[in-house]
Amino acid sequence: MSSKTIFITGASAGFGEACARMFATDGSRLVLTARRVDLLIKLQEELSATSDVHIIPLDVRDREAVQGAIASLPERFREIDILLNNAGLALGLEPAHQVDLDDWETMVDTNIKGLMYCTRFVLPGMVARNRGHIINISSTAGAWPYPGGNVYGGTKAFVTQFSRNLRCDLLGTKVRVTCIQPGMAETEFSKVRFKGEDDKAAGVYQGTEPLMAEDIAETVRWVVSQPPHVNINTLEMMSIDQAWGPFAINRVQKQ
Ligand code: NDP
Ligand code: 8X3
Repeated sequence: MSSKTIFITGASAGFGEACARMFATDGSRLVLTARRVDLLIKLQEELSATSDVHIIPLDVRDREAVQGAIASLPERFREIDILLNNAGLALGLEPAHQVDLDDWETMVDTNIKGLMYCTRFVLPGMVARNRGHIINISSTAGAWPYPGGNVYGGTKAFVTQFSRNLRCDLLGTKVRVTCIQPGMAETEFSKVRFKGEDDKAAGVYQGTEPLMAEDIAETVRWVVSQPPHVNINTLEMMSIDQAWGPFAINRVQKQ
């Protein structure tokens, strides 16, 4: 992998952090963004030994902030080679008729609109240079339904289809687009979903060997290492301890 400029959203934890560490091993220039700037500073201090790291406190839901962050990148970080659209979250697991509507809006604003903003503001430079790679983190939840997945799964279905549609728009350029759909992975994801109920979050992974953030980072490494004429479109991955379930059937008990 040659040295490149990588822009990562959600680099303060989980997949984004693991990808930052992975890219730092080859001396890439890293733009690391998230809301928790203290965590970004720590990561910057750690990775600066091998990489040139620029951090930006950024909430991807803020369209103007995203535009400003990309427009005001220091010169040496300006030509983004890889955009890792990773920032995202699930909130709650309640059935649709009981959810907090604010949670739905937060997921739409982050997982859909945030990803849209980053893509839209980075893409013109990639097209002008006729090179680049957009990697979107979707989820198995965007391909397969489960109870309580309602809007979270819907946002990830958007990410998957948006990725495919980007490929159509970019045909004729050398800009690549990849959508990665991981299943259950142990990160801060469930702590966020269950809003600090850490026992409930831990229960998600109990007795299993889930995917870890490093597994996703290794997959990203493989995806970006393909020869420039190869585009990995969509890649679904799961822990060996996860698979699909049968259709659920509601049976009325005979009296
Ligand atoms: P984590 O909760 O560990 O990390 C999420 C990251 O997203 C954090 O760095 C967080 O940073 C950032 N983030 C959240 N909201 C915003 C925001 N509004 N603006 C900027 N950054 C934000 O979860 P994962 O690493 O597991 O999740 C990464 C992606 O992978 C998400 O899109 C998730 O939906 C997806 N995914 C996760 C799976 C899993 O089982 N873990 C499986 C499949 C997909 P901060 O809070 O500092 O802003
Ligand atoms: C995260 C995986 O199954 O919790 O996207 O929705 S799942």
